[in-house]
Amino acid sequence: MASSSEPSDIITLYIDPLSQASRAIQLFLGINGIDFDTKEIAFAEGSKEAEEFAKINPFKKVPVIAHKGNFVREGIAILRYLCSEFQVEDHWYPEDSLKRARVDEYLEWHHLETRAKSVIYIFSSSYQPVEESRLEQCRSKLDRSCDLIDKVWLQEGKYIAGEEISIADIVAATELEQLAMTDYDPRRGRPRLDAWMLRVRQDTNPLYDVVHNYLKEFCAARLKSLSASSCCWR
Ligand SMILES: N[C@@H](CCC(=O)N[C@@H](CS)C(=O)NCC(=O)O)C(=O)O
Repeated sequence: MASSSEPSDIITLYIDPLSQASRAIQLFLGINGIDFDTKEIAFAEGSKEAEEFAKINPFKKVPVIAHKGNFVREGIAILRYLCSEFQVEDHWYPEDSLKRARVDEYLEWHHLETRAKSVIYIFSSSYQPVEESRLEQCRSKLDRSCDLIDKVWLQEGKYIAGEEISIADIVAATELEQLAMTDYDPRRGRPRLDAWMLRVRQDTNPLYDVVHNYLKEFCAARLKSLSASSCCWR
């Protein structure tokens, strides 16, 4: 029998409810029936909690998981860890080298494309608004990444890495959902991307909607307060 001082087999997931990278892990854990506890981190500058968290992740970023006395940082590394540590269905991160390489191809591409371009657009349009010409440059880079998902990644299969859903789809879809914070709809004018996002949502619902609920409520409340003060939300 395990003594209470032994490291826990139950995962603790450190998140921020507005974090897309956190949402990918919440969704993956949930749909695979892996037990976990959630710990929200308040990142307010100088908060005691943020300082404590810096000991867990010196980069001060979520998601992080604690499992069996160890911490794993970086969302994509966490997903790969979960796929090897738990018996999840093979399609999430296939054993077959070539199929796995197809998933990894997207995951490597993701950092500097979908992720970087959407984060920069979100910051440039809302958190630290920039002038219109600069914003236009950010939008056109984001356009290019979304076009490549539509025309290249989704060219051959129903999902990013082929005919079955994988962690690449979870990572990509949760990232694109974050654009709800802006006026940019990645689905518009991109039929394949549109159908794929719906497919990922349908495959993983009702959890997909549950994990995106906070984001949707946050965006709705923000829109309401901005229209009340006659501001426009970019
Ligand atoms: N490369 C990291 C990036 C994680 C990341 O950017 N996390 C954001 C939320 S999505 C964060 O923790 N931000 C807190 C901050 O910068 O203060 C990963 O993929 O896990």
